[in-house]
Amino acid sequence: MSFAYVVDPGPGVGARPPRTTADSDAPSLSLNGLWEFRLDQGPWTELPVPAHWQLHGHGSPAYTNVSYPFPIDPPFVPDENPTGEYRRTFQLPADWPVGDGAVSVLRFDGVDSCFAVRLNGTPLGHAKGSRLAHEFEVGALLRPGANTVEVVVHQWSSGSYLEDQDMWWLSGIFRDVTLLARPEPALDDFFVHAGWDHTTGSGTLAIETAGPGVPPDVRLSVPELGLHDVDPAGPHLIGQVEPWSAESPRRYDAVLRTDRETVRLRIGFRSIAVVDGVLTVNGAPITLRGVNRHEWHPEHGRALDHATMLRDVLLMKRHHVNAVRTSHYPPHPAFLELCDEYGLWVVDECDLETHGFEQVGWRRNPSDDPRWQEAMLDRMRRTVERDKNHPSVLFWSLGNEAGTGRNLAAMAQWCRSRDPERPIHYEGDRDSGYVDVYSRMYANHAEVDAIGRREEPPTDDPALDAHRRSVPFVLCEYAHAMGNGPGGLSEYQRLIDMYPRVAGGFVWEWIDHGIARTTPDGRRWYAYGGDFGEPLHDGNFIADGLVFPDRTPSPGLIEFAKVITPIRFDLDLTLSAISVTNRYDFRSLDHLAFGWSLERDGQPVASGTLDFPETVAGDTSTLPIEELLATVGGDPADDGELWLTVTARLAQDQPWADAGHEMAWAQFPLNAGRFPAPVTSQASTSVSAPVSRSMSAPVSTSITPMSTPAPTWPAGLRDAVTAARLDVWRAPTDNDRGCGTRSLALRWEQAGLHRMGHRTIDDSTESGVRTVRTRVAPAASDLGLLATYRWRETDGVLRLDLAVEPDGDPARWGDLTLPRLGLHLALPTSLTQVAWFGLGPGESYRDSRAAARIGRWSLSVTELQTPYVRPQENGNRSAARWAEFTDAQGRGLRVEGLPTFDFAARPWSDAALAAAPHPHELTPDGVLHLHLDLAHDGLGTASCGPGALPEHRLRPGKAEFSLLFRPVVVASPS
Ligand code: IPT
Repeated sequence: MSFAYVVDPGPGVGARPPRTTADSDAPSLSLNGLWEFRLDQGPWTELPVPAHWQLHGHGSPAYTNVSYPFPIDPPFVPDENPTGEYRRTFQLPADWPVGDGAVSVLRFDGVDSCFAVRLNGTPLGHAKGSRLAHEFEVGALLRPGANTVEVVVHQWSSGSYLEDQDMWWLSGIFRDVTLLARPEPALDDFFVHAGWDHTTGSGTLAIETAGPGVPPDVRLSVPELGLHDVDPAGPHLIGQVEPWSAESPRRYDAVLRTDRETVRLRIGFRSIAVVDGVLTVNGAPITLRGVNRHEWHPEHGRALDHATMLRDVLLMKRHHVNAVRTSHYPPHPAFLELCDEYGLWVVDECDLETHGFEQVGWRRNPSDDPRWQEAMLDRMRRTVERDKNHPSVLFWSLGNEAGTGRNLAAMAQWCRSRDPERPIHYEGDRDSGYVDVYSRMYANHAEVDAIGRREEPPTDDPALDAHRRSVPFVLCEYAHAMGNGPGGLSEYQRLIDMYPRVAGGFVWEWIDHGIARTTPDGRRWYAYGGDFGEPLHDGNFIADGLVFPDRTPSPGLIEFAKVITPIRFDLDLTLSAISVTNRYDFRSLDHLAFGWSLERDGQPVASGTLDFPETVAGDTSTLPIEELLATVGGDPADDGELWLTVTARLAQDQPWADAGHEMAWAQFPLNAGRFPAPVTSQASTSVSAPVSRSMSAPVSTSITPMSTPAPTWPAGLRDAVTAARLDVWRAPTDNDRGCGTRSLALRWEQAGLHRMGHRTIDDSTESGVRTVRTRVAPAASDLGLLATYRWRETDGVLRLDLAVEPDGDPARWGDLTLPRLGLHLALPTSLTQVAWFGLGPGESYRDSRAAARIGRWSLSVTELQTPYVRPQENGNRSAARWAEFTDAQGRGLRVEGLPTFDFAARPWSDAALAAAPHPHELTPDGVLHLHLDLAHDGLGTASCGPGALPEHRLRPGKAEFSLLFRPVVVASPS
């Protein structure tokens, strides 16, 4: 078969001009369901529509990020081009308009990557632009009774060069197919302009309905606004209206009517403006707390059902996400309807990326080749025309990583003339010449800080430089959420909150695109690049989201939610006052109920409510809490750790969460001075606060005896404790593995940190203290650490003081960091339960622990593990004051920090954790591996972006670490 159109760089032939999505009462017939299908002229079988054929046993998925999985030979594609034939016969409803002059269209909402259609044997045309809608006129061809649609879909086409979007290569009819009757004349297209004047509170409404084929008699009604059968063109000045925003997504029901057709729409009034380089909506600066969202379902790929789309929106709203960049293509139209309904700012991105040309120095990049101009303009038009009536759409984005060139400039120009009301975004235009937003991806904190201060270095062209400085800044991608991380979110948020020019950012990315698989014995796991035998692939770079493939929030999402919550608390102990700051852009805090609770050593003492006065956006309200403090805190004789927790919960149900949903919390130590280092989650919120704990102060050597009689150590357990060894390595995280050749993980490995050996220098006991001096070092290296263990037992309690220092000149370590500094213990696996007092309940690391709170927590060893799609360091609990590791009978080991320690407990070694490609390939090795750490290296986001900030780095240096160990015995019943 020869299909010349497949490699034609043009967008296709035969499709009608793009138009808005519309809820019309004209007849429609869904053609979703089972179709006949065959791949590459194999036997006919059945395939659901919408779906990807690779996820139904035909061919297999393949993942590459930047690399094209075919030679860069534009516009050509390999002869080996999987081609699917689809066929379906449907019955035309008896009342469907047919015959002379009757117009019907066959609509495809998404076909990957190129297709040709026939109805009843007559070709209708062909199209490219996988995530764009295409409609073909079929009126004259429809006949009463049975009709047959045939579609040929090609996996590769010239369009594939424009769709290199860092996702699985998956083909087929993956969005809806619908037959739509169009009355004659039809209300095919309209463009709602609904502005809001923040100085008067009034709205303006004008709906363009002009265009070929639009009937002259269109009438508009918006009953709630007193508009009845008026001319939609207006403009109508409307007294008082409530504006639309992501925080209060108010819409007004409207109807556009002709004699032949009624279209229902919901209008949101809002005005976007850039004022002095600051992004404003409805007169107020807004902050984008965003995520990049690819469409993904672990079983259905990019064929998303409505429930999944709703789930994404609800999850986002519940975690304070207020913005979505639809990376890197327009989403299913229903998703935008959900964004309008629930309230999310949207950067609607055109279906475009040509990133793979970067690998050949951008030679022959379609973005600057006139032969591709029509295809690129077509993509832009189809994006804007389809989605222009969504109040949620804030910016148009030309695409992602497509280099620079005339075609992008032409897209921007068309876009600006069609919709002057929305700013245009494109990150790849580094000088922002044809866009209205200055956008960067993965800029480090220092760069964002410089941009915030408007002090970034000038670019070559003074005019362009001046333009760039006049537009708002966004991080269209930052905080690469791959594996364990991202680290450094608090510090980014501080910059975003501090600088008006910085409108916010979008974390990369929302979801891990893992493909669900099941082991023969029924265990579920998620595949990534290479798991389908692809000759060229980018491994687990596809698993870099804030939610796991099954949409379980990852620790990264919990952290992000805490960092971006628009409600902040502060406690001023000298004034005995607590304050709440409203960081919403528009709404007051009257939808919240505030409460407090006090815990002593993690045990509840008292609780109550806080009645803050009404607090409008941007304001702070303060409440005196002398009484509260007088009754519960401040007693100098109190020998417990007193923590005040303040919460904000939804006072009423919201469309996206029930009353009671926790919106914000903060914790404050009330007697901090009495405790050596009550490490709080807030410790990481300041860029400058040094939180390095590698040089902890010496601690007193006394052991407080327990009031109960001295416990007896089970022999095995005591030996396991005293066999504790210094450990400095961790199973590298994706961020440790980085994306270059100088990754931390590689440098740790080259230094031999994963294969340290131990040499005892001496082992002596004096006045009850056993001192073991060791040198810890890898083969073939002269780098080493001196570790001195001092053990003393008093009344059955073992105390360890560990001192570590680099052997020889510390400069020999250069700028190498240590993955961790702590102890490894091998304990019996009968210890399956863990209870602790410290930060929890989730995992935390020094640059990702805003979301961890001080309390008493209890989890099983299994529950301590975080199942990253590719196994890696995980499950660390920070700042434990004590932790107990116990068996089913409640017996085991208690560890106490002097003052605190981090821990992780897992049934496999770090070496096994690092080696396993997927979680289901990890097998318990018969030992409970307990890590007790003084510190970890930060997480950073070097899998794509900057590493950990200097203050979160763990450098080899002198360190001291003290712990107490006691057996936990079960009191015999008396
Ligand atoms: C950036 C891409 O825009 C995005 O699609 C994704 O691939 C991300 O990286 C990494 O996961 S481009 C990057 C090479 C700067």
